[in-house]
Amino acid sequence: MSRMLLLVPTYNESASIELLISRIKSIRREVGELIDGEVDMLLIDDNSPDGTAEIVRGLGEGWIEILHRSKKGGLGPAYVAGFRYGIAKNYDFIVEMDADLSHQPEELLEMTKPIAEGRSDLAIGTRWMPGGKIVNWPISRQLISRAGTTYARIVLGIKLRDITSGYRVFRSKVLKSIDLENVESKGYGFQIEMALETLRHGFRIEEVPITFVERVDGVSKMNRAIVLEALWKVTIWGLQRLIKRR
Ligand SMILES: Nc1nc2c(ncn2[C@@H]2O[C@H](COP(=O)(O)OP(=O)(O)O)[C@@H](O)[C@H]2O)c(=O)[nH]1
Ligand SMILES: [Mg+2]
Repeated sequence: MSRMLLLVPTYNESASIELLISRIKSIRREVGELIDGEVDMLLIDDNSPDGTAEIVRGLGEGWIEILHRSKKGGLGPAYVAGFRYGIAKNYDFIVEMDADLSHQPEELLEMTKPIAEGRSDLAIGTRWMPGGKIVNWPISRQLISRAGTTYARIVLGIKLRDITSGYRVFRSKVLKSIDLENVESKGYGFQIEMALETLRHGFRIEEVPITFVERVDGVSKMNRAIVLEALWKVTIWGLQRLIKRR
């Protein structure tokens, strides 16, 4: 018997959250059978002014809890709070999934296989590999994502093909090993930092192809500061790596 916790961070996702939850509901049993246990969800809401958390509370689904945070603090800190919750409640597997329907709940089964079958400690949903796809992203955004991943691969010396992807299944022991206190990135840098830490502790990562669908409703919280933070952090981590090798 093992338990999985799906973490869904939200800031103003009232337009998509109900459909997301109904789609998760449809796949819960199948994923539960694969892991021989149960799948719960934690909404991590940064006091969304559009009432995202109230909508979820109103749905009254017994398998969903809500973690209320007082103000918008970035994706990284929201996930760190969720990781702590999942560890404290003894979940075996912890999942990261966006709330805007960019990550398909139906793909969670394939994402979970490497973990459930014992091949891997972290599964990353990857857009840039055979079988992976991006729907509705302008060329400009595809270029930013690809250039970012290529830069990080070279500077950090890691072979991942989609290092900023936010669709992930962690074995909890990975998160217990990482010093979450020191994970400081807020945006895309957060996903890179978590992948780096996972590898640094000797854990195995497997990439699974996913179809990423750009949001139809609501607005992206990505901004220039988040991209710059990631660039800056990767550069610093790369320099630290160079110094260590000397
Ligand atoms: N709790 C919380 N969630 C956030 C924050 N910023 C982004 N998110 C959520 O993180 C997920 C990905 O954000 P999104 O804006 O779609 O980023 P994009 O896909 O890169 O454009 C969504 O579910 C957002 O609601 C934040 O500051 N706090
Ligand atoms: Mg999005």
